[in-house]
Amino acid sequence: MKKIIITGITGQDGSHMVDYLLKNTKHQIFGTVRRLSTKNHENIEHLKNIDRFSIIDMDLTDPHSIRNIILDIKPDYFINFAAQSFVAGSWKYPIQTWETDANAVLHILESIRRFAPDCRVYNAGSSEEFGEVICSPQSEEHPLRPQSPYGAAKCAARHIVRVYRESYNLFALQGWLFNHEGSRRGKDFVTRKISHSIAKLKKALEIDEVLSYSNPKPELPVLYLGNLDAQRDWSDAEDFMEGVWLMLNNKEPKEYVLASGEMHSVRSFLQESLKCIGVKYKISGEGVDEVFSLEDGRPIVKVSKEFYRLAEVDELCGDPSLAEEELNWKRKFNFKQLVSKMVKADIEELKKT
Ligand code: NAP
Ligand code: G4F
Repeated sequence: MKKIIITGITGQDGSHMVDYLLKNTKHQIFGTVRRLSTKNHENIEHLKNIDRFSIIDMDLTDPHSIRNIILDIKPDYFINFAAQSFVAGSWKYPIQTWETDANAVLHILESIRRFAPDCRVYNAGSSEEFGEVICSPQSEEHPLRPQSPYGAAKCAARHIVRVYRESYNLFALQGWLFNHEGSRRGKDFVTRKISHSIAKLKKALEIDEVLSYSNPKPELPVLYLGNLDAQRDWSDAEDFMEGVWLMLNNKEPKEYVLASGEMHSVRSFLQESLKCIGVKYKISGEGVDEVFSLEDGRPIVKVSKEFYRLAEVDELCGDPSLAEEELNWKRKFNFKQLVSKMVKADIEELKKT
């Protein structure tokens, strides 16, 4: 039985990766968590009492904790999904972002080289590394031109992964994953923020119908968003786990882009979500004054400067053709299916509360 360490299992990708590997392999899985004042184990609640899965403690900002788990377990695979992953937050916490997304990767590589040199290592790379792009779509050949402290930290990690791969002959790599989403996405990220708010709006409208004679009509929850024209290449997170596992089991440690190859705006994600609950609305104003309202005039979406970025990446659109050809990697969900899946999951979640 091989041993796999996955970091960041309370997050979206780490939790999906545990599910994927429990289903598709017979290996023993160790998932890392760090101590928080309030436990946030919602994404791994379903994994309790599974023999092949255990939870261990590790904080990326403590090199000893990284070293200890590698020394104790001597893993065959190390999948590093833990990170300060919120791009907007990386301007607020640049040092913490650098510690977790760049320096910690070096600590991981140092311990792997010393205590488990045959271990295959995956570090989570990002389309944010391409940043201010010079051509579209972006393939593995596109230069690194990050626009945020987060993107710069991921680039630093990419360089040190390559240096360790070449200097010490480690099987270490960092794929470029474009945005991938789902019902386990944190609620600060724009897709989940939208799907969750639209589910709340649906619930509010159901109550509204019961109170249809009340005058004036009650206010509805308003969703505040930033730049509605920002575009991203969005995919389903579960589709990407197989791609990562295929990269890790390739004959050589080669790095691939995983993406959909399509760009959609935040506005289209919002409109597609509104379509899922069948609500009729009108749009007025432009830019920061843009408002989505119901036909009776009650606002449901407004724009706020608070959610604009200090620098935006305008045209991230990935070219997944190399991964499709060489790894035979395929996506199952398209954009519309992803939106519908997320809104439905949030509606179901709200029914429980
Ligand atoms: P996520 O949901 O934000 O999860 C991040 C995980 O990292 C959480 O489990 C978090 O634990 C953990 N973590 C943060 N700081 C830590 C620390 N100091 N020590 C130990 N653990 C720490 O992120 P995700 O969407 O799953 O992304 C996974 C990885 O892929 C990240 O490296 C991200 O940068 C990268 N990535 C994501 C995307 C995407 O679209 N999702 C695209 C490209 C790259 P807590 O719960 O304790 O905070
Ligand atoms: O959902 P986001 O915060 O994701 P972002 O910045 O693309 O980062 C995610 O994907 C990266 C891959 O490229 C990962 F590396 C990273 O870890 C993370 O998973 O923002 C998406 C877009 C941005 O252009 C932002 O300006 O949505 C725009 N946006 C508009 N209104 C908003 C909002 N973003 C957030 N978070 N909140 C808003 O209200």
